[in-house]
Amino acid sequence: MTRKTSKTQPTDGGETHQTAQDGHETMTTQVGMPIADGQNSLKVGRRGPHLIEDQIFREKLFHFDHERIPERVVHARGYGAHGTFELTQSLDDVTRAKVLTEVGEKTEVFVRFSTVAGNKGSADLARDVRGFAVKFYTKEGNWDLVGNNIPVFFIQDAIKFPDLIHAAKQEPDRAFPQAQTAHDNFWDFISLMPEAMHMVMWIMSDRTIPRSFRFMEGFGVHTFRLVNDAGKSSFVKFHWKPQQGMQSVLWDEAVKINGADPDFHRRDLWDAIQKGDYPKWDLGVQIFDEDFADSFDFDVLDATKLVPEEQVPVRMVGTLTLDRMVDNFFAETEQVAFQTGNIVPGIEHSNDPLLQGRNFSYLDTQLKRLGSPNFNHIPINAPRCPFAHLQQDGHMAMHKPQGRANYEPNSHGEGPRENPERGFRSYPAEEQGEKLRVRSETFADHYSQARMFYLSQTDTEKDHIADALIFELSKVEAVSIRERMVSHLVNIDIGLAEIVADGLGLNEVPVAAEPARPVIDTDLSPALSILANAPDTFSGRKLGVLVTDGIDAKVLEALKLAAEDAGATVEIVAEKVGGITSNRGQRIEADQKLDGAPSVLYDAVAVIASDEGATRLGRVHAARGWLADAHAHLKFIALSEAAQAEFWPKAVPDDPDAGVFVLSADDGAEDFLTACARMRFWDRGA
Ligand code: HDD
Repeated sequence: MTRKTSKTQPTDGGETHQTAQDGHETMTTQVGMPIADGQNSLKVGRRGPHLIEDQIFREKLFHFDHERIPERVVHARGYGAHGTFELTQSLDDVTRAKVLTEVGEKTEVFVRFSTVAGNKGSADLARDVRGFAVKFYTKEGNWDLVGNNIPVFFIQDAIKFPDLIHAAKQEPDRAFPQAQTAHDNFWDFISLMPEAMHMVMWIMSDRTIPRSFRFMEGFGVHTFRLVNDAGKSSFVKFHWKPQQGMQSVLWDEAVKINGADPDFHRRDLWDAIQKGDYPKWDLGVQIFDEDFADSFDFDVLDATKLVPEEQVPVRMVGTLTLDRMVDNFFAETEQVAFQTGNIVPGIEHSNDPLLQGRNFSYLDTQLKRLGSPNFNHIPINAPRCPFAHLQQDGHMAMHKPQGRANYEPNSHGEGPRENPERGFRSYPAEEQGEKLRVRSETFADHYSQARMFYLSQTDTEKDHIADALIFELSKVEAVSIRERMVSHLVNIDIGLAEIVADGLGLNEVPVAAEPARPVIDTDLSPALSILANAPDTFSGRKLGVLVTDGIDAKVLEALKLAAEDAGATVEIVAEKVGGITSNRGQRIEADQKLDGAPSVLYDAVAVIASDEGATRLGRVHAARGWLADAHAHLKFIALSEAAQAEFWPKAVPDDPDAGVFVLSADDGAEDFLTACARMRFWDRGA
């Protein structure tokens, strides 16, 4: 179906006439009847009642009334893009999956990023886990790696998932808060689930406020099984490492970005892909065999645990590139149906009880959401390789199977048959035991990896974790819940427990929660820190430049050139979106109006002002806030001389520090951009 709309022009009499002759297609009903007037419904006379016989009106409203489908019960808000996965290193030693063995092969992919707790219309910078779901359209069927930007999960058994999500989403009696865990129900449940403590450290860290989908890692979370041609089995953990580097925002920025641009992450991905700055992630694998798995202090089937990269290095095997936005959000991003059950020969599930439960839930939920067992007929879900099966009929069947035999075996010589050579064969893992409703005792250590994660962070990141816990628990009304939560922190790190207890105004640090297993001091894992692994480039980042009338355009030009060389995008911000006039009468257009583009939307900022302009900015509240926030958010700042002399003192009480650069037409821009690669001037916060 094409989407070009016919232009119509109202005439004096309120009627319209169609102008299909000016090159547009003729608008029709769903069944192809041409429409002469799409502006007015059919009435008795000019001012009379509507006629029910108006089939054009009824069809249009009928369809409109049914436009919405149920949003995803979790991960409702998401954004997707198309791309390719190119394998650079064969894994044929451990798997027979073609997608992981044919070097140079480019496999089409669709990726959907999401937040978990908020509804479809919630804001992008909620403090929340991000979904990172990848559908590989491989030669051997679709493989869905339905992961998150955090390598562990809250719970160990899928039977607890509905409780977790009920507790995290808005409370049922009041229907708030939206898209946040800062409320009683969440922390009540979590503090009664010691197994969640490792995940708590991750969600309270900067991982849950990423600067962009482009700047975050992804993880398959579970241990999966790989099986090679000889039938040998290995375990694997999947990782996505962003070539752009990791980066997060500060909490105060997140709060303000949600107001200024609730679509911040969507817009960022859209802008990057539209301008050809395609985000890339390397696929990494950690491979180990069952015997090696037995040597860990934890159980690899427990999704609340990770395998430290320092213990099993991540082997990079290919690159994912996102290079095309969807044509239509609903048709593709909304209707895409990911399933952990979608695996291909050579890649298998492990016995992780969370994964086993997911395999039921994802298939089941699509029937509710997409309304038919034929959801794989929708183009975004359909495999790109040939497929042949005898499943038939049902709501909205789009295939037109040929022939007489719709069963097998048959003697008509028709239809598909199994292929023992190419087909999926389950690894013959030996299983035995009683039928039990239990949790393995090997899952009982709930604190050691939480401690490892916390202690592996830089001091700044540790402060952020403490701040986040204090913020969230301060929103909890029941003191007993706050105390119970801090009693778990005592097992993770007493220093952290003391800071949080103090931040909450508790009289004393509560007694430690009784651990099911003694806490082990493990080696630290520096790979878990964002800041210790920060990128050394400003490429793909955004510089906001506030300008005024009367500036020397050469200063701006020099800055733009340096930013372009650094691979950054520049946005010009001015008091009026129409732009400014330079001292030589040159017109410079603005991309944004000042109060619609606060400095939280940028990674670094500059103010280029004339003498008069700088004085004026000092009197404008939005301008003072723009600079003051950039300073408070530890951004690198560049100023024209006048901006530094006249504007800075009006906006910022402190003297300019080493994170502030002065710009002239031939100096300052390059040094500023070099510094920007460090993202923030952390010394200012110290
Ligand atoms: Fe889930 C969606 C990731 C545990 C049940 N999940 C969903 C999406 C992602 C994840 C990224 C969005 C997919 C999309 O973009 O359409 N989920 C995870 C990860 C988990 C996890 C990494 C733990 C390792 N999920 C999990 C459990 C269950 C579910 C334990 C239930 C037993 N998840 C669902 C679901 C969703 C879903 C209800 C909602 C919409 C959908 O599946 O298609 O079935």
